[in-house]
Amino acid sequence: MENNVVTGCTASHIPGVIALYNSLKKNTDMNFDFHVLCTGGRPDDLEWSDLTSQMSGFSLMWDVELDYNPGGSGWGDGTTNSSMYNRVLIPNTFSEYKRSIWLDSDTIVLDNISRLFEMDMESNSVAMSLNGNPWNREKQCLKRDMDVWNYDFDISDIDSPQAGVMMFDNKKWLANEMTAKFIEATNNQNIKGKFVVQSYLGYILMGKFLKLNFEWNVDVSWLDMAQGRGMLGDPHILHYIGGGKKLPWDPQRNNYTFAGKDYTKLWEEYYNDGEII
Ligand SMILES: [Mn+2]
Repeated sequence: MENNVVTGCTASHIPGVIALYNSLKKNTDMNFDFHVLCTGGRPDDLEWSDLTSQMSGFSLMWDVELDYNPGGSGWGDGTTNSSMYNRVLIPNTFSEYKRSIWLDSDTIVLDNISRLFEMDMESNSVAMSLNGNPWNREKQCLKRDMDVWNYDFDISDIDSPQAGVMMFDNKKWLANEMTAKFIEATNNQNIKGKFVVQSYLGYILMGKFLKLNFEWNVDVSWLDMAQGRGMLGDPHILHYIGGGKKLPWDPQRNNYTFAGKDYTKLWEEYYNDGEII
């Protein structure tokens, strides 16, 4: 295959990977390879068995991680999680592919994402949607992404990306040395990212990324509001944003009902398609 789709997880997010994979099988042409970057433990650990023994059609990879994975106040300061950051290494890890799409393990795909592989990326090394939602400009800007900003230039109107859905032009990313720039940014004492990987990506890109329409990365919490305002068409990718505090597969900790619609049910349909357990 010329292109691939990549997700990643710790063992706690394996159900997310299963639902995501089932949604890809159902709604896309599967004209790409599929890889999972696994963080923590080893392939023969029991906790990974749902992925290692019961599913086929994709490849698992361990030990793809950066040396330094800083926390940020937006995710509970001090929390470091290398599985947040390893998406930055996708072009290095998969340099044989022309393009790689990263999807968070808390997303499900509702449309044929192979369309993205045909998209003109112009001179950009990466494509992402804007952060926040379609109607709140402040949430789309880099200033909100920074806990510390010790430079005197204004970033209050610089576009900030949402890192849950990314498409890399792998060659261009490597030629522009973006991974090295990213590592430098995480060690730069003059800044501190609030929303971990996404904030440092915003800093190294400074607004220079191909902006995907919001339909490619729809937070279920604002979907209905955006459509109510006439600012959103049918979602291509749904994103169950909520981190470890809200998980669609944990009945104690999910609350994805918005505008009277239970988005957990939709997620469960995709999860159960795999008939795991
Ligand atoms: Mn996410």
